[in-house]
Amino acid sequence: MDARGIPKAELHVHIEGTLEPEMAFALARRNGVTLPYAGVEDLRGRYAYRDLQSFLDLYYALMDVLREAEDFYDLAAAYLARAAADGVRHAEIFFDPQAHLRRGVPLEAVLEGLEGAIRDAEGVSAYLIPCFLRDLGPEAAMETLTRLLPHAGRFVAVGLDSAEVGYPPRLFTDVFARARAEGLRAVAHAGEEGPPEYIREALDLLRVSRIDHGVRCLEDPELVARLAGEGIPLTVCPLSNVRLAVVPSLAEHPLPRMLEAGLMVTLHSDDPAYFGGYVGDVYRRSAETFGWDEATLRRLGADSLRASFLPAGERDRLL
Ligand code: ES4
Ligand code: ZN
Repeated sequence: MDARGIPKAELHVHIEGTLEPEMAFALARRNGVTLPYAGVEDLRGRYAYRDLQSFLDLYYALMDVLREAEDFYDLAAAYLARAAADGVRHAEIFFDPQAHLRRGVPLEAVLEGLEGAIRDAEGVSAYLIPCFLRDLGPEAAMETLTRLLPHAGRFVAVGLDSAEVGYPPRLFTDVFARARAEGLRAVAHAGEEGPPEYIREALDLLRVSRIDHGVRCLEDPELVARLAGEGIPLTVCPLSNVRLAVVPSLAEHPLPRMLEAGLMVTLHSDDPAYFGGYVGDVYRRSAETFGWDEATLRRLGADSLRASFLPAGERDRLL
């Protein structure tokens, strides 16, 4: 079955995680950056991770080739073309402002490049969601929010990502309260490597509209009942979970159990250049592995559009 024809929203993709090795080398050359890898093959050979941190080390190192607005434009333009070909009608794209600011890349260059690509993309709309790097702590997040807020109209929400364990959502309560007071929605990575308690904190303290990943909610039946009852979307990324050893294999992924429990699950790619597939691949491989029919994929696609931040009128046109 070809899942690419199914209308869908990509709600969990980090734009820096769409940096393919070929583009990394092309941008390195353009910007005079020397990469510590022999070539594309050598780099791809390093895409074997033990856990989230070992992936993040490579992800933060390789994004050093992104320097100019034009680089962010090329990155996002390539991603959006690929997404549109996969049936993505709308994308809500994460980016990591702190990972660029700390390298001396101005926020304005990042935004100008990403927004230019969104403006020029055909067949797909997109919103931007800046994420705080939780392992840099709440003070750094608050400083970053201060720099973001003059541009608040250019984002739909704020997010929380990077190394999870040891950096619980409760640390960011004030940061998220301030962002929400400025009219931004909120999402947070929780329950990827971290415990179910982090999912509760994201809901109760950060007041998020969606949970990114959330797979570990299954360890807490009361939490599952709440998430299902309230219809809180969980943006699940099965290929990511396998590559980062959150689950042992795709066949053992808890997606079928999550659906059976009545959870509002949506399917996404996370960092497609690093985890072996874009959202079309995620749908196709999940359907093959779990024996899903086209109706199931269509429901997942429709749910992803319902879980988006699109205004109801626009969303309903895509459903
Ligand atoms: C990420 Cl897979 C994942 N988890 C947490 N933070 C991230 N940033 C980019 N990819
Ligand atoms: Zn993610």
